[in-house]
Amino acid sequence: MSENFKNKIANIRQQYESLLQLPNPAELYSNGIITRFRHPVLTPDHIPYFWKYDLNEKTNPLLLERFGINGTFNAGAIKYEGKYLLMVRVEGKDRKSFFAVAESPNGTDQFRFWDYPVLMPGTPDDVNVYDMRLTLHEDGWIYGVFCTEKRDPAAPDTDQSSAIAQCGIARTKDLKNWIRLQDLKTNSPQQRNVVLHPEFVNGQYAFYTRPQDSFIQAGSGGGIGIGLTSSIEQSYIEKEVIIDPRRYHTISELKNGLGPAPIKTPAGWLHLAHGVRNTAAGLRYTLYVFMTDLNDLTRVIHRPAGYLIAPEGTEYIGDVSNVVFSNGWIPDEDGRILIYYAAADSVMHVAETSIDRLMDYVMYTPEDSYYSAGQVSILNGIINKNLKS
Ligand code: M1P
Repeated sequence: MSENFKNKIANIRQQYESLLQLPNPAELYSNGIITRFRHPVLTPDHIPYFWKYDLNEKTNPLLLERFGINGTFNAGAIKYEGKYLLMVRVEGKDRKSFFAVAESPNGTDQFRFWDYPVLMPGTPDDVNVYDMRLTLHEDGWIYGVFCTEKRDPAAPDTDQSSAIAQCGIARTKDLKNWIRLQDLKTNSPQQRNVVLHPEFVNGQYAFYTRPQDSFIQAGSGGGIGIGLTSSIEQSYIEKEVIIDPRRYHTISELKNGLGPAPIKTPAGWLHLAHGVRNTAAGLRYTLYVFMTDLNDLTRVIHRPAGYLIAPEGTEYIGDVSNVVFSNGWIPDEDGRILIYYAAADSVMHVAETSIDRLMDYVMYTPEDSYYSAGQVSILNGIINKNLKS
């Protein structure tokens, strides 16, 4: 190999390594609930250079990128053997997504991709796979539940956009070797944002669903649902119960979907979800939190008004502006919770909170009265208390 070529590779490697060592300090401002961090934890620049380049001078004398990456976003998350792992949706410049694991020693920086992406056993129908939720289930397996997408076979040739989304299921013990199970069957035409609950419910597996009429529109789907299946290998949900419906003039009036698997707390199951509303500038995705009853998963017991996280500053910049999306969080042993959220369908960020803060937020933040006058009356209650004390 020529000296010149060697130097060029050394340069690329050095840029990549310095990015991975870039410290990511917590922002000074916090609203008391979450603290953001200065930099995204993953961007396309975090993709190993040996994925992008052919490093052989004979076959790539000009050292051109041979495999382009467009985005690193919508990551599932899990703490595994003391490391913080993100199951990242990596999207090529060819628009196909695949999964790859990035690992960090502390959860907030130094995320490094494993040498190879996940080799997920496919079905002939999978044109695209994305947005994996990871669940360590009490049956001992780690499950990856994700969206599978194919072209709508009923669409005419003139329509090359209509698609069908369904839920793929795979399981593993080490996040490297995956066993693909049968896709989830429900009575809904399409599904996205499906999440496996970590515990058995009446001896059955419980899935949170998001029934939808078509690829984009939830339509008669109604909201976030839950359903049971006795078999995980041949999963079939006969009946979905909507637990968190869409509602007029809220952050989730158009659609919503569950994020990661819920976290069990002494007061209830803590959920993170995304809500979508329409604006003149297109769809706006924000993240919100709610809590369900420990013994009745269909019963929402706390739902603070509005969103917890909405895009800010550079988070608006990317392929799909005005979108934050989360399908991964990690509760640490010391009570810290790391919320991994994607911005603009392009990069991954992290925000820190704790179990105490989130429980306080979800239980004591006023709920939505669903009317302007009702909200003013809630606000006046807070002001009165402050000014009179
Ligand atoms: O573009 C925003 C998100 O849109 C979809 O989410 P939902 O099904 O709730 O509309 C998904 O395609 C998701 O990947 C994407 O981030």
